[in-house]
Amino acid sequence: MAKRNLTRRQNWRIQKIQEERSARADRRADRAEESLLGGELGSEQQGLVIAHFGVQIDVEVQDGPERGQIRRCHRRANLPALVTGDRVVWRADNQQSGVIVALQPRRTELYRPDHRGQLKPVAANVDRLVIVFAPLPQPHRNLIDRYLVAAEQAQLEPLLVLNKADLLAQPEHADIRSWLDDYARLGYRTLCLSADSGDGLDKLREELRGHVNVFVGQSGVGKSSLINALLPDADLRVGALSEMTGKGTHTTTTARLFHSPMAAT
Ligand SMILES: Nc1nc2c(ncn2[C@@H]2O[C@H](COP(=O)(O)OP(=O)(O)OP(=O)(O)O)[C@@H](O)[C@H]2O)c(=O)[nH]1
Ligand SMILES: [Mg+2]
Repeated sequence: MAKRNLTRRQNWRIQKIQEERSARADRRADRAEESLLGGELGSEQQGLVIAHFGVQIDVEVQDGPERGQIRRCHRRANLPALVTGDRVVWRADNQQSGVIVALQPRRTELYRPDHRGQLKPVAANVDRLVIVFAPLPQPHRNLIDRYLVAAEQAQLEPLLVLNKADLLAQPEHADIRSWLDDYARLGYRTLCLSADSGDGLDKLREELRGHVNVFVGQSGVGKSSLINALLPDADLRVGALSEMTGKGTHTTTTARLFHSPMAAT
């Protein structure tokens, strides 16, 4: 099809009409939502996105008498996609749920490519990327390096964690320990530990304190096991490695935000 040459004025008009249309659609969506909820929305409040399940988003109340409670919300159609860690403004309805009406600016954003290779945000306002690997499933240096690049790009401090240290005693896994030493020599923070035996967990707890941390790594390296070991109330599902392939089975499929308990004094 031949490309039409539009004047600047024509382009301006087209853009203006599109903006008006989109504003009208947003107003319509808001009106539909208000009428659905009987127009009885509470006042605007601060919230923190804790988890995301399709269109439903769990928001932790940040102030008032319900502070710390979780409200299941949906979001206004004109908002961008929200991710775990987002700070939002929300309004309660009269059914223990609510509507997210605004997104606060993000301090940091962590992205990952979707199945079409397009970058999608996965977490916001995080400051530490905990990159977990293990002797099993077989680790890949290029994957660890990609996480390091992602950390650098998002300006998050990386922490490299070698989990399942109990397996290093087996001769076929012994050399993985030297990977961690290589990264330490490059100046990265590193930890060698075991969610199973509990060895090294205190050091991890110390490293995490005072930061908003996100755990990443291949399926089956023990991210959920580590979080369960640190926060017994988290009660996350742990999946065995596949007997056929020795790989993880993608047990955890959503990002969730947990608060660490304050240091005991
Ligand atoms: N030997 C040993 N096994 C461990 C350790 N930590 C976790 N595992 C085992 O590793 C397997 C996978 O653990 P998960 O915690 O489900 O791993 P994950 O990283 O959350 O996996 P996805 O949710 O699939 O991404 C389970 O069989 C755990 O019991 C450890 O320190 N030592
Ligand atoms: Mg998991």
